[in-house]
Amino acid sequence: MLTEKSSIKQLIKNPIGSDLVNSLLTQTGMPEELVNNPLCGNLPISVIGKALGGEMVQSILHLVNSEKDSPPKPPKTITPAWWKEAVVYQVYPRSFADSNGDGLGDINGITQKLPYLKELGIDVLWLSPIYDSPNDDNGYDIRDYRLICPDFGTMEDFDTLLNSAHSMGIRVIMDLVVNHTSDEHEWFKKAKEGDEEKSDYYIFKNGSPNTPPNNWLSFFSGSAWQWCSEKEQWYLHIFSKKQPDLNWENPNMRAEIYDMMNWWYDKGIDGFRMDVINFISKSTFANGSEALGKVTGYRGIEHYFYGPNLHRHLHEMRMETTQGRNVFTVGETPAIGMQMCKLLTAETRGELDMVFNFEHFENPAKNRFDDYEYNLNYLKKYYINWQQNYGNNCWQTLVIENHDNPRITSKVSKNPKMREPIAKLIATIMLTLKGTPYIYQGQELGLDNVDFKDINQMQDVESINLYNELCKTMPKAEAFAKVLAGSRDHARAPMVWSTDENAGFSTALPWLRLPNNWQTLCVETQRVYPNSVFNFYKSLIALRKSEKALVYGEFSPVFEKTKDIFCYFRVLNGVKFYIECNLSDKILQRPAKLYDNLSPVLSSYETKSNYLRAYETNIYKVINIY
Ligand code: TEU
Repeated sequence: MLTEKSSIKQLIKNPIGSDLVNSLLTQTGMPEELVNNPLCGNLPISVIGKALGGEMVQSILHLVNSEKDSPPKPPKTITPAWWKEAVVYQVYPRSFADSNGDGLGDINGITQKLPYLKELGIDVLWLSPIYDSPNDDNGYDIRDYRLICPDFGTMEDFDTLLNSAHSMGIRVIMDLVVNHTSDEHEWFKKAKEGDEEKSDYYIFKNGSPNTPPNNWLSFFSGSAWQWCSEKEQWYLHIFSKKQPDLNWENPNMRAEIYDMMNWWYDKGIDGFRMDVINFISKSTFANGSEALGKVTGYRGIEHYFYGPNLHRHLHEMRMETTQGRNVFTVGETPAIGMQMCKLLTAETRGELDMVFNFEHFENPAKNRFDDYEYNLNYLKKYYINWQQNYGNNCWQTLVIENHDNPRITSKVSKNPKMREPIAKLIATIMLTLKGTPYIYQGQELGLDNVDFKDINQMQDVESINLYNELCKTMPKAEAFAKVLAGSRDHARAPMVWSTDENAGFSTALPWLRLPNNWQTLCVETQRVYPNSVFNFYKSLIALRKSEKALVYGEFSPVFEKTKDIFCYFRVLNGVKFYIECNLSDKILQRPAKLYDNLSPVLSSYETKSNYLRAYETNIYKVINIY
């Protein structure tokens, strides 16, 4: 057991302790040398209290001391699996394709586009939620887990999509949102009517209507507690007021979730992406650390991002639903570090198959709403660490875009001329590293952020709530600029298919503004341009599918210390690839002469050069590797 008197060195030696220290360094931007040098290493943990408050030290000690396990020792070899060799494509149904002319994407629209996914080389389709929902958070607020949202179609439409996808060799995974439901879910309605059994499916607390039970903040601005006048109690909602958190300590509630999961598995789906699944176990309802709240923006998160029963619930869920089926699960796990990810995904743990870790989505000390240019040297550092240390018994997700984040091309550079080379560079990194690549719709086109003019053009509850919150303390223009930098709506703009009206997404006015330059960036235009981002993704995916070295091969970085350069080998059974990347907009000397034994396979530039041009990337096969 660690105590305040234990040293920082002892804290870092502990797997959970090393994750927490790494997270604090990343969130604050403090240099890791600070904790690695012997002077600091010998200081007592209590010094952290000086910077982040005493309650933070207590939370760290509680988290560290409550985790009895260490990550299992990795084997020498990797166990092959179909989902390790797959390329996954995430569809945000509202924005993918509209088949009935109402301006909203729908299930039949997705079915019509299955040939496009096949052409791209996709193996698995991940559907963001399509369940019945009032759409306060665009489907992440589920009203009925066994009904299809009428906006998207019917259950028959879903069955057609699933059967059509399977007939084309494409598997389908669903988005499982069980940290919370909609406040219009039958369970919550019954709870509000006084049903004691269903009340315990949620987290209600007594108190006076003027004082929430603690200082936790919602991810969507304001308090994480809402007063329920019917019950004269507070209920917890880490997200919107219309997304009450479920009480995972209730075995009957858990059983109903497992029953629902098996119902979907029995329909033939191939797995689940599990929404904020690491939030389901709440440890205490004590106040959150003010200092940590300032750093993370989510005061109170230390009490629920890695709760004491998380592993128990996930193991029980796996045994009750997933075990023995030819499926896979991927957990969305914000704020979790590498050691915690190992404890969640190591194959002998029987919990999850993969997780989304988001440490690389922003540069240190930055958050999504900071308007800055992302430095790709940080991505290089992140991947070298994870590729070398995650272990053969864990399998990484290779993800850089999703429906919650602005487009990576806009995050890296504000220069529109750099959009295409950046898109191809990102494609190469995501499709030549060890792990399962997850491509978000439009990423394969190199889409960039949308030129929203004002808040009324946005739809996202997070953006709108944040704008209203910021307007309390700053001019409207400043508030809008901050929201524009990180709005989730950038990625939710409709997919662009053709130069027809509304980019071929719909025959009606789309629910959200179209991406910029959609005539140039649409599928139809890019398909006929051999060196388009779309055709580059197609070639990369085909290359990855034909070369197991790019899936399972050993990862060996070279020139690690050379700034703006990211080069690495992938080697398996005598097959060796060399990948070189320029992480900057400058023209750089190539770090290694092109020897005769390097045979070019794929380049992001159409012409040859003795230098590496802006964001240039090249893949070579090494001819005689001995
Ligand atoms: O997002 C959870 C989450 O914390 C982050 O991915 C992200 O920071 C989020 O946008 C909140 O800022 C998941 C879903 O991906 C997101 O779309 C939902 O809004 C959220 O959970 C609640 O279900």
